[in-house]
Amino acid sequence: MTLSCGLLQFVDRDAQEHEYEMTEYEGARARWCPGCGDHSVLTAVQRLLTVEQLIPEQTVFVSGIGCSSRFPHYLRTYGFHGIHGRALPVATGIKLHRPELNVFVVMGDGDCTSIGAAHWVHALRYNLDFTVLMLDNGIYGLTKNQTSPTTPMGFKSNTQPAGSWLPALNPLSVSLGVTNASFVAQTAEWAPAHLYATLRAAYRHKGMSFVRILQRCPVFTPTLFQKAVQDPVNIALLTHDDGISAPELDKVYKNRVQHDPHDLAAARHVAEQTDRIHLGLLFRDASRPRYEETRRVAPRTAEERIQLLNEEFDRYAV
Ligand SMILES: Cc1ncc(C[n+]2csc(CCOP(=O)(O)OP(=O)(O)O)c2C)c(N)n1
Ligand code: SF4
Ligand SMILES: [Mg+2]
Repeated sequence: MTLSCGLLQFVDRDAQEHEYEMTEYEGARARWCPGCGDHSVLTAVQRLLTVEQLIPEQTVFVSGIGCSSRFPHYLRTYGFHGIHGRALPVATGIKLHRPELNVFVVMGDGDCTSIGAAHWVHALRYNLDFTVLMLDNGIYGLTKNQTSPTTPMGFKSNTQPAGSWLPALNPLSVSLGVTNASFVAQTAEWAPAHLYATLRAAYRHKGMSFVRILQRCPVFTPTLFQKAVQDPVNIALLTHDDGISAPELDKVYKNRVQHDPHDLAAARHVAEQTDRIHLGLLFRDASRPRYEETRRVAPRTAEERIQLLNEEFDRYAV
C-alpha cells in the first residue's frame, strides 16, 4: 500500500492568488501502454483541475489496484493508491473526516464491479459528495487478461479461454437500481470533449457522481469498442437542457436521444439499450440525502468531549 503524499514538494504560496497551470497538476510520467485509454482520461482530469482551479493540497485521488488505479501517481495532488476493491471505503473515511477536501475515486471494472461490488452499492446509497470514475475496459488489465464482470459474453481470456460464460454485468443498471443513487453518467475516453463535459458535471454535482468511462485497452480487449470508435453511427448522445452537452461533437455524432435526467424509470430504460452505446447523463437528483450531512456531528472542544465521555461512563456506573 502506497501513500503518495506530495506535501513536501509543494512550495509555500498564497493559494488564493496563485493561478494554477495544467503542468502544475502533473505527477510522475504515466506508464500505461501506448494507446491506452487511461492517458486520455488523465488529460481530461488535468484539464478539469485547471479549469476549476482546484488547490492541489486540498484535492485527493483515491484508487484501488489495477492499471487505471495508478492514477494518483500521475497527478500532483494528494493520492492514496490503496487496496484492490477498497477505494470507496477509503474515500468515505477521507470525506467524513475532511469534508472540505475535493475527493475523487478512480477504479477499474474489476476493482469496482467484482471485488469492490459491495462497497460500490453502499457508496451509491450513502451518497457522499465525491466523484467516482470507473474506467471500464472490460477486462482485468494489470494482471494480464482475466474475465471481469463487464467482459462481454463469449470473449476469450486467460481465465475463460473458451469464452466468457455469462452475459456481462451492466454497471449503469446496477447503479441506477441502488436506492439513493444521485448521479449516473456514461462517457467514452475517445470522445475527449464529451469526457471533459461529463467530468465537469460530475465534479459540480453535490453527492456521489458515478461516471462509467468506456476505456480502450489495445493490449487485451482491442476489439471491444472498435465499432463505436470507427463509426459514430454506433453511438447515441443523450440530450436535454439539463444534461451534458459537448457542442464540439455535434458534427461527429448525429444520433440523438432526448432523455430527461430527472426521470429514473427512463434512465433505467436507456441503460438497458444494446442497439447503440449511449453517452450522456442518465440520472441526476441533487436533492437526495448525503451521508456526511445526515450524520453531521457538531464540532466539539477536547473539554466538551471529555465531559460527554464522563457522562456516558456515569450512565453505566453501578
Ligand atoms: C485482494 C486482491 N486480489 C486480487 C489482486 C490481483 N489484482 C490486481 S489488479 C486486479 C484486477 C484489475 O482489473 P481492473 O480493476 O479492471 O483494472 P485495470 O487493470 O483493467 O485497469 C487483480 C485481480 C489484488 N491485487 N488484491
Ligand atoms: S494493459 Fe491495457 S489497460 Fe493496462 S496499461 Fe496496457 S493498454 Fe492500458
Ligand atoms: Mg479493467
